Amino acid sequence: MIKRNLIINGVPQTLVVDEEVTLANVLRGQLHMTGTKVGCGKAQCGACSVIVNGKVIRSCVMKMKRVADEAVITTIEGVGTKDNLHPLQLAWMIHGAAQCGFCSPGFIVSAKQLLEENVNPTREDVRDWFQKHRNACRCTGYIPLIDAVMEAARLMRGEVTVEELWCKLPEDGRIWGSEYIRPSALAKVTGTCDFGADLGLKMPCGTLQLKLVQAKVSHANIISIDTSEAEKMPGVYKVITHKDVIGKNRITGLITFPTNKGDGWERPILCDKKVFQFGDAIAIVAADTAEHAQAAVEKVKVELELLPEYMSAPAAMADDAIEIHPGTPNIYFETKVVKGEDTAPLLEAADVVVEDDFYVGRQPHMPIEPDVGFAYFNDDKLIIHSKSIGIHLHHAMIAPGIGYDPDKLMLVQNPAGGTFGYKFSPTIEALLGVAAVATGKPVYLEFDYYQQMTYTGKRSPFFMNLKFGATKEGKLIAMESDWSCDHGPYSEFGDLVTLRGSQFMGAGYHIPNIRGEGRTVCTNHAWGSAFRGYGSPQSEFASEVLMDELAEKLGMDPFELRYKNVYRPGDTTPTGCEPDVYSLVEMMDKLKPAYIKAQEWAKQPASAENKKRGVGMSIGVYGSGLDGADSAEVNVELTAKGVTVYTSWEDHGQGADMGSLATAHEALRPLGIKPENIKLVMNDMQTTPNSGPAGGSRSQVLVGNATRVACEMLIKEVTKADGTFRTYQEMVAEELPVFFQGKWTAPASECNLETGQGNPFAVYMYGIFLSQVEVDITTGKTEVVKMTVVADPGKIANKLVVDGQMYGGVVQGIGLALSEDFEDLKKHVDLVGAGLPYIKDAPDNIELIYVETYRPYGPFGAAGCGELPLTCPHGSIINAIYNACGARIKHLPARPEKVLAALQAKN
Ligand code: MCN
Ligand code: FES
Ligand code: FES
Repeated sequence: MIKRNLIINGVPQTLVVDEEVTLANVLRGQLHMTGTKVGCGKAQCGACSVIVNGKVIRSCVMKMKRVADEAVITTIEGVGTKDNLHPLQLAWMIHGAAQCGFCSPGFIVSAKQLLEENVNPTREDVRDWFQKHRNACRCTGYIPLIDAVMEAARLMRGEVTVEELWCKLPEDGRIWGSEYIRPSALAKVTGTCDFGADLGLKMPCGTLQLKLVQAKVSHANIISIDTSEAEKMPGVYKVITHKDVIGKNRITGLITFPTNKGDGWERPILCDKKVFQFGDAIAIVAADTAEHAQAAVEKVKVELELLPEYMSAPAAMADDAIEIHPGTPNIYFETKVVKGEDTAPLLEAADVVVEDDFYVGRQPHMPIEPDVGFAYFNDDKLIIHSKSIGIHLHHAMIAPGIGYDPDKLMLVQNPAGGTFGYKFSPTIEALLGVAAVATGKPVYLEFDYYQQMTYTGKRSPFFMNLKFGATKEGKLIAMESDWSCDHGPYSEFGDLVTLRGSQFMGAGYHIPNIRGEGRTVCTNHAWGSAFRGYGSPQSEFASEVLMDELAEKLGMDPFELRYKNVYRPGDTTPTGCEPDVYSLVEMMDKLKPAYIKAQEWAKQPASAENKKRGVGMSIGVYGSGLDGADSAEVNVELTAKGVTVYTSWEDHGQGADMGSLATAHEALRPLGIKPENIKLVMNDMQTTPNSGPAGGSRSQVLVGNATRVACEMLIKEVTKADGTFRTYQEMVAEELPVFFQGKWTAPASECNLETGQGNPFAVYMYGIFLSQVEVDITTGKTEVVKMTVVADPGKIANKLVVDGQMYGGVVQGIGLALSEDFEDLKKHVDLVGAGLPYIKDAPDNIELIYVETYRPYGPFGAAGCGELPLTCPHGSIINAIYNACGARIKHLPARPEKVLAALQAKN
């Protein structure tokens, strides 16, 4: 132990610390200054940034022995407070720069030092600074962050006032469609928003700290698990294995379709008979401290019989492959598309035919906050807190496995530092439940970033073959498709994501005749969990790159080819139904000037001699909702102060708070209630009804409609005969109800699995992506210089939120196109290794153009928007690479060596 005199946020403090412990641990663990966050824990994300003696440092790797005595330290708590915000904190709110907000304290602290050194930076200075200090954000695409720093600098220089910047509402105070600041922004920018690990630190003494024993192989039979030595380790309370689980020890995948050959009960909570993938949980050590638990983890002995590892769909489909789940074939689900006439003779007779193979891989989600949660008992109720984006859904998936009375099991969502869909699947919840039941104590579990990467699900890779037939004028007449979805070892939602191939290959275009077949394959690589776009980024990548190949064969401009084929009134989607609106033609018209400009840009010399410029485009379409008659419930209550909204619109960071507030405020406008008098109670099964999961970009439409319905019920009830409204006091005096349960069900029908035909989504969102790239032909490295996105998310509920969704999503598309992967279990296990885009990998030039087509089934005309920006931006980048240098990449990501190899093959 060492003694340190430190000046923290201006306050001199004397601390006794372990010299080997990090500054982040001392700030958070000893001082409970939880504004400083820990993401990667290995100097790759900057979430833990603090200023020490005038330098920005990453406190997660700064050991206390390196922190000098008398060091002057500034953390987010010292930058500004709720009542005395720093210009950076203000600007962060005004620019919607805090989405999940987990990175915000680190960025703001880092930027504070930048502005202290240079109060007049250029945008490039800001980018260089964040790059140098490794400040990473997964939500915002970085542009709003740069905007915020530039704004803060202007504020500090006195060139603008807060009043000038603050969101201006129309005279009637309407917030729908405005840039109203999301309710959670203030806590996020001041570091007072408690995420899971912050709440965990504040749990009562005696809370057991959990650590996992995980599989280090991908496929094996378990011969024995010996915990005897681990049990004897200091501080250990219990080592929990499958034998301690009183329930079924399985997470049920809630099989969606009856033709699925699996039963959905194959995912163990704690492995019993087999290991199915690297990272599987075999045992949990519960101890008094995390260090003691981790030390005991190393002492658990697991004897295994190794089995062949099937690390991709083709490997698991081979004739000699054994069944990964004995009794269930590795190909456990098949689906077909049958639209229009038989395609074989049509393709035979077509003027032009193109065909190619495509692969979109195991993109990792890489939220900056790793998975975390805790569980405790409230009398006989078991309460589990986590990052769940589907609290009611996960309740149904984990209750039988834990073996706890479902009526007494409650899930709560903590503020989440981004999920991007990985939390559509249960991760930590069942482990926490099992540990709490086995020990009878409150328990806490946080993943380190390695566990985040190796335990949680990933995007499901699609191996695709696609064929188009067209007339010589460029009208599509037929499509044939074949795809295999590698879903890893666990089936949950594997059938559904496979169905997305039927629904979205060729989406956006009227293709009268389609034949296709897709299958879900069980493998031993990472299990497939939802990832933003869910099957559309795979499916549309194939059709959007093949559209460019078709244009080339026809000798036609890719824009013109698309323009000819996009949905027009009367046209149908690949599932044979009419889309909700026909806005793609208008959207293409809006894009045209940017397209022409981009082509002129491409003709100019590139920024260096060894670089070539190119332009590419793609179309992205996705549904807002889950298939068929998806529904949501929201409750509202009239109170003495206004209205309380009870909703389970889970927040990944996308802005569920803002969506709920804007929708309720809009619905309640007749009553003239101010936004500050609408109280949100969110995401706690004890008080909030089943609004469904925050996946499939469904919430604004589904939960928004349920909110609207509940508010309309309230308005109806308070309306007097003369059209005026009763007050709360009058309602109570008249003994009238003040609590209303709203429900909305989408008018849609599921697809037939034999034909892929149906009307699965009542509302769609549409996007067009235009990328301008420079490819270095000596290294194969691609730089995206500019992107233009035309988006139709319907009527916009909140402009800041939607802009932020767009920027963030397309930068994830840049990652998907160029760098991100989770294939190599040694290399792709941290942010850098797995290819996370940092600020200099993203362009500072993303132009957003909106076409807000009113949606008949959206609340106040809104569609969704969360997944739209990741439907197919990568397709436009890949098409632009080909346009630049002739390298056609069909297997993502287009890392430099792959582009170089394609160039060499061409030459
Ligand atoms: N919105 C709006 N106007 C519209 C449509 C939507 O203002 N016309 C707003 C909504 O109020 C909401 C946001 O945009 O705040 C997204 O709405 P919606 O498309 O309905 O999606 P959900 O709320 O259901 O959010 C889920 C969606 C998905 S599926 C993933 S994955 C995702 C995403 O949103 N993960 C995210 N966006 C994310 N953003 C962040 N920062 N972090 C994630 O993990
Ligand atoms: Fe410290 Fe990521 S850099 S937590
Ligand atoms: Fe930056 Fe979520 S706002 S990681």
